[in-house]
Amino acid sequence: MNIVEILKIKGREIDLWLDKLMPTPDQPPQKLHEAMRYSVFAGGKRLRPILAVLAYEWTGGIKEIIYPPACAIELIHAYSLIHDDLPGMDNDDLRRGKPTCHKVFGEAIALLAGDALHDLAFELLAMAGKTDIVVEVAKGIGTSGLVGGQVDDMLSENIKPTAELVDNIHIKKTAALIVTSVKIGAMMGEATIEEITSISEYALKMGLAFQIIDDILDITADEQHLGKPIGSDIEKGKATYPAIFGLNESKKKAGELIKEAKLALPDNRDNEIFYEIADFILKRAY
Ligand code: GRG
Repeated sequence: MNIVEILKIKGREIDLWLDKLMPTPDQPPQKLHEAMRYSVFAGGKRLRPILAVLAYEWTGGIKEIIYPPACAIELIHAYSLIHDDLPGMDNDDLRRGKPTCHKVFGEAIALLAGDALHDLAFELLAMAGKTDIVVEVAKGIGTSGLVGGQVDDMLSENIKPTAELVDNIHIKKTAALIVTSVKIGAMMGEATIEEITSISEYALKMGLAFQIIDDILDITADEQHLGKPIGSDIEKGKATYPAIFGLNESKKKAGELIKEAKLALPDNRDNEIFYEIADFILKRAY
């Protein structure tokens, strides 16, 4: 089976769990539940929860207990996208080729759907019974992670970006949640400190490459593929890798990071699936 097929199967498994763990649209408040489900089931790749499950399995874990915390990460990802698309932030009309949550449900419901996804995520994390993973996620998405990166990103619009600034934004806004995903998977599997350190290093490098490739695709992809208008980063004056280094150099840097990511994993483990995911992410740029 190739990596695309493996990711599809793993993604479907995540979808089944998400469906089971989320409130149904017939439960009140229906509008809120509809909006939450609309965004969660809009066709994401499920990369982050898949990484959490794989990191757990990498440590030898075989139980289903990993799925609720892994799904919690996807709910957080969905919340961040809903809020990111709001008029007060990026003001986007399309996401994954579909109208954004606020375009369908209105701003207030979209805002609250994001909040409720965040809340449900922490309920699922807490129910896993390990305080350390709750703390880990809170840190990964707080002021020194996702939210902090989003603020830095907004404040850097239309100023001349430096490599240091872009790295800082990309690491916090994108890589931090990817690191958090593998970290909680490994922690759920009772990994050693050394294992957690090396898989986190893998995810950091791969997560940075992932965002660089996202920057590249904003220029090179076609609209149908990207699911939103191309060139929106340039239009918004965003701090991106291509804005500093140009397309070719950005692709080269992504390639170097993917190599470094793979090297971060220990020799005495079966890392094949993580190598394949890293290569798959790089291939999206070409
Ligand atoms: C509002 C707190 C808050 C944070 C927003 C997620 C985000 C931060 C901004 C969205 C824009 C952006 C470029 C985010 C970087 C992360 C990223 C590349 C998201 C898209 O992730 P994929 O490709 O999406 O995994 P799918 O659609 O597959 O789920």
